[in-house]
Amino acid sequence: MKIESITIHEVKLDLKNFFETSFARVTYEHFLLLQVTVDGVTGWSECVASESPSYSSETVQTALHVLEDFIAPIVFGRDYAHPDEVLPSLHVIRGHNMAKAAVEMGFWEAYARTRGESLSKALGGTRTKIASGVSIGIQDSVDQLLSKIEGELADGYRRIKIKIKPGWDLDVVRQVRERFPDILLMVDANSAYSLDDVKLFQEMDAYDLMMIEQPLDYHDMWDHAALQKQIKTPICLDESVHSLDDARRAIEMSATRIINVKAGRVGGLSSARDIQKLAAEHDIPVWCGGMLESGIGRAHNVHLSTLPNFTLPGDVADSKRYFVEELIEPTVQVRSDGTIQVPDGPGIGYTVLEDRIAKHRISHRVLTPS
Ligand code: OSB
Ligand code: MG
Repeated sequence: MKIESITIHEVKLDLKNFFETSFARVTYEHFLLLQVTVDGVTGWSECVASESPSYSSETVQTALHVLEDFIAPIVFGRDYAHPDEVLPSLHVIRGHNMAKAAVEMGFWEAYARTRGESLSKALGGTRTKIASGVSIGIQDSVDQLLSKIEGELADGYRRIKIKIKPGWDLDVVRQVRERFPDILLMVDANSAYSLDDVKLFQEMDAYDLMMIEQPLDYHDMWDHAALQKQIKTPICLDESVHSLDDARRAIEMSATRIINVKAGRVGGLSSARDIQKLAAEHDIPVWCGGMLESGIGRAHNVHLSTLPNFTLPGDVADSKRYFVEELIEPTVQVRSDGTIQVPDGPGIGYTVLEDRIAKHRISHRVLTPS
């Protein structure tokens, strides 16, 4: 199978509400959409690199540069027998997993379409519906947070994640727990703390959290292992796991008891699939993370979440929580029981609205073999 062209759409979409993490407050998303044409069949994907290097070191501009100048020349020269070969073919490029994943995921979608299968089936998925949770950003007041949580529970979500940062942590968690004693609750710190904060996390043990996501440094495993020894609540790594080998190391050193899997962060769907399998062999459950994706990336996440070890509700939520305008039809919908039905049509199984993409596009380029 040969990649014949890669079309890159650079897009900006306004969010309905601001989203605040420990590192930034955003009101729009700036990202890339790819069309990867493989032997005449086109697959769509979304590159989850952000405008600024705050979640990871990649950005929209680094992704454009690396896609154009390094990834495209390599993939155009190959004849692939399977999508699993795409990421290994790029091993001479250090890092830039989000840029690599964008091509790999577009290839996977084209591959599934060629076979007339859903992406879930092509990946080896075993679920026809997935459990959905929500990630709620830092708010301007605790009252605002409590009313947001109330709304999400009313919409059917079965797991609530709240973002924390120094100054918006223990007291907020205490108030949420007092108001909602029985919900599945977790926190995500996006690397805002250090081992100086062990006492804070020990105090969090009192609130029956499902897990604490990425409390410490964005590349760290060692300190996370030290923290895990001193607290009862499971640690879940997000930022620190970039590959199957990273997942193995984190598990071997007991730095993580749960893993947030994001295909973009780990170089694509093959790597995400391998990580969930390795984790299963060590009784480590995983769940699918989110990067405020548009419908295209969201659809990929829906299919990825059907793999067997995605046993916890993920951050794959209803399209309506995110952008003023969505790029797919139908939109991703969460039902009143908190689940999403997985489409069984070919590939992602949603229709991409190309006119809508053109409307929000700020650049457009087509890469072909030279
Ligand atoms: O850490 O999981 C994260 C969004 C952007 C960057 C990082 C993260 C997030 C989320 C939102 O938590 C998940 C979503 O609803 O897409
Ligand atoms: Mg996270």
